[in-house]
Amino acid sequence: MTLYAATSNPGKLAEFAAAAQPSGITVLALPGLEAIPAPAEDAATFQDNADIKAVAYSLAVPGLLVFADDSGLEVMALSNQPGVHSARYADRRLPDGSNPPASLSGTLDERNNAYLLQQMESLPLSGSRTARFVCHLALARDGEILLRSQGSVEGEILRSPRGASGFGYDPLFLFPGLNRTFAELSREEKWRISHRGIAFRNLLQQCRLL
Ligand code: ITT
Repeated sequence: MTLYAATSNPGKLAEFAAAAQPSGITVLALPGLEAIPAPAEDAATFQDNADIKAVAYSLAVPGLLVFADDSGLEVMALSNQPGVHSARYADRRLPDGSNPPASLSGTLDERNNAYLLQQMESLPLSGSRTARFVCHLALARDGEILLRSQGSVEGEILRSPRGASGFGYDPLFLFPGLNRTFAELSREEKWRISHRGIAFRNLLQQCRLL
């Protein structure tokens, strides 16, 4: 069986492709993804956004099994922000119409991490820095959702980044059980405990029933 990953995020794709290998299920990048108009991910929940992506991209490649991932970071003390806005947190127009400070520089991941730390500066020093990575997956064919799965993992947001692996918020996300950030873990170590690993293993199990 071959599943096509509808993601433009190279970090996600690398994790899926490596993880699927032992299962006998092949994961490939969706062919021609860049040329397919990206659907608006404007739903309020991860699951609805994963559905939107899976439906839209599967319609563009008739007959293929296409899965999409919508994921992100929820920081409890920030009322679960950045949440569904995780990918563009630092560049997002704020509810009052203003933009976040233009002083942030670097890659999108670096700006997102810096902006998250800025947002957390105003929290009480002794307050909780608990956060959760969440991943929702949807698998579709010809615009019809066939399977869904989800996973989450809890950790803490550090005051400065640590580690060079992974992507996104990994350098700020401390996994207390190992006392290391996700960016200090190998891909395999991260996969064993991560939100995406949990959700994808569940999706692969369900694929056997198709
Ligand atoms: P696609 O929609 O093309 O899959 P995307 O990066 O825009 O790519 P999302 O809308 O699901 O994907 O946003 C997910 C963001 O959440 C991602 O860009 C990271 O900033 C963050 N994120 C999700 N999973 C993560 C992980 O395992 N490690 C670090 N950050 C993660």
